Amino acid sequence: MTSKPHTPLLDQVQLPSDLRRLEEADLAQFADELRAETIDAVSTTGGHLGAGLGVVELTVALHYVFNTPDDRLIWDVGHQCYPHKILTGRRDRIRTLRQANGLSGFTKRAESRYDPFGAAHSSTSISAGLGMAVGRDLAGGTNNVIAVIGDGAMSAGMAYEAMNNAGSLRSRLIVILNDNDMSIAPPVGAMSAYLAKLVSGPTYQSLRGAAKSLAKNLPRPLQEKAARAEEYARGFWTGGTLFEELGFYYVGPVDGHNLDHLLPILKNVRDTDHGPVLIHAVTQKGKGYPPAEGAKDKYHGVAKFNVVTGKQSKPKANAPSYTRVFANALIEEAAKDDKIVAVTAAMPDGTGLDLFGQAFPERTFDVGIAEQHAVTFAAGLATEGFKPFAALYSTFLQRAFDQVVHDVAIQGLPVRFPIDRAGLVGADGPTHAGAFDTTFLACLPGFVVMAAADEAELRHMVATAVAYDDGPISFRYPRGEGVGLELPDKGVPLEIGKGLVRQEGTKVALLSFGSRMAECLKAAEELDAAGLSTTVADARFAKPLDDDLILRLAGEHEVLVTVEEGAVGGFGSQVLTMLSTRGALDRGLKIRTLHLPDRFIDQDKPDAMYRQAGLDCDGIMKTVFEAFGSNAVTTYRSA
Ligand SMILES: Cc1ncc(C[n+]2csc(CCOP(=O)(O)OP(=O)(O)O)c2C)c(N)n1
Repeated sequence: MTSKPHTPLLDQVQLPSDLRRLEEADLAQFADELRAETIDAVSTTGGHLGAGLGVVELTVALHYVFNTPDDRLIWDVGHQCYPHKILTGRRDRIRTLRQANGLSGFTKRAESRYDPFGAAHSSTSISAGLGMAVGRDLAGGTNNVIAVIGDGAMSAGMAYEAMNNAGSLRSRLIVILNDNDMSIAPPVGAMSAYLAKLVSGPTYQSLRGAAKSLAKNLPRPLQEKAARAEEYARGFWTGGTLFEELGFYYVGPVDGHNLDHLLPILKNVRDTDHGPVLIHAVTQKGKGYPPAEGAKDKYHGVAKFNVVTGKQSKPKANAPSYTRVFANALIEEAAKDDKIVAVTAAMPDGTGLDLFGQAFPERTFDVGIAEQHAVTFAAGLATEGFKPFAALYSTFLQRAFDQVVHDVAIQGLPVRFPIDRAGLVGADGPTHAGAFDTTFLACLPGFVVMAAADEAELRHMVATAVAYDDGPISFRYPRGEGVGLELPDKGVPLEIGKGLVRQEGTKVALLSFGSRMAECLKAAEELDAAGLSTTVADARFAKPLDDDLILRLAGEHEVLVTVEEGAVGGFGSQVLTMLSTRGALDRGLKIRTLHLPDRFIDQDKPDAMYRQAGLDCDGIMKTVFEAFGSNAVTTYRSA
């Protein structure tokens, strides 16, 4: 028998309603085309690839079986949603992913009716789904709610809070555990081991035994399908799983790439009311693209790449990244001080703690996606005389705010907070912006809050954090490479609460907190050239402030501008409060605070985002000129 030639199906499908018109027998071909389109699109944009490739069949099966968007489909984190975007009316824009005015790299309510819940931070999907399910029940609706959550995301407490609640509410909710045995790095923890046990259990491996137990234990509609499709019955656990103890009806493990397995299960779950159901789907991250399957990180996040070779085109860096400078500095310090320990919440590579872990495996703790726990765990370590560095991205530290206040600050525990990805981060957009940490840390009594102006300062701030043992201390630094300075031979602890004047002037003072320093220095050069003699100072500390320095700057200049890559309420607000308390604003000083605008900035190149925010050289100059009552910057420029 000759197989019939394949006609492309992807072109016939704009929306899931088109997909539902295809024959079931055609879905495997459709999935292959969807996978190829995803690979091709990401090769031109860069972005998250491995996770999306792992859910192609799941995406097809879910949209085929369920009536999206009336049935709500929620993707946890949302980084695996590119195939979903392609088949929900966004294929024509898929090559704008993560670019200015393009599609977001995550699910986003404002973008599509098919994205009922925005995401990017992990482990929120079951909570959101439960809220939707209960909302539906209250309103007398009948639609389905499906949350797809990864095994990595399942390491966060919030997922358990949601399951605990769902198990008692008994509302109809479908959770699909997408178990690819990967987070960004290999998953960690007892839960990961437990899932592996479920997957490698005897019933998963023995098809016939599985079919029998399946027929015995599943509700009738599922039994019938099982009897007919022995092949899909890869084996099921039959009671007693953790999920069942939590009140979920557990189905699985099931091969998440096999549509013949997935479709009957999803249909049955759709057509039967079990209260909350968890389908344990086993998938492979990077599935179907050999370079991704073979890569250590399964192509979790990639730059643009050559589809044939899989080779990524990473721009050549001129300087080491801040992350690397931090990691190397901490390694150097830890070689001298065996009390230094490091904690990451599932981001060993992103935070540089992979390097630290190679040097000091026993002093490195990857706690999984569990920022709240990471902070309190570090607090516990501090009570025992250790020097914990809880290295988190600014955006993920947000999740642990109460732990920072209650477990660290109130007890005055010397937990060190290296805060990576401070400021705007580019393609990941507003969900990942490191905008708020200065605001929410500098308001806490007893906290020391620092920001690195450049990589040399970062080196010294690591040393400062090691030396400072009197309470919590943080230091923030941006994504990407440093300014290319030669690094000092060793880190020297800074005097707490003391800033540094980088250049002296007489009329204008630019007071920078963080890595906008480079733009301040550029602006100062231009202001000097325009006849406005400019002082540039590096505040180094938002708390405690260098009152003496700031009062002097306020007293000796006509215009004082604070500059930071953070939200309102941060460094500038601390300065304003101090100056007003000290009566320094009563003497006619023109003071301006430059910070992120009061809105979320969509993804773009970081430089363009800072331009939009008015935090580049031009923005600083414009502010200074306007403070003098003129908008002469353009005049000056064109002269
Ligand atoms: C609260 C939070 N912490 C950290 C991250 C960074 N992060 C993005 S994806 C990811 C791994 C997710 O693993 P999993 O849920 O298994 O999904 P997979 O990528 O394997 O499909 C991590 C740690 C995040 N998005 N949110």
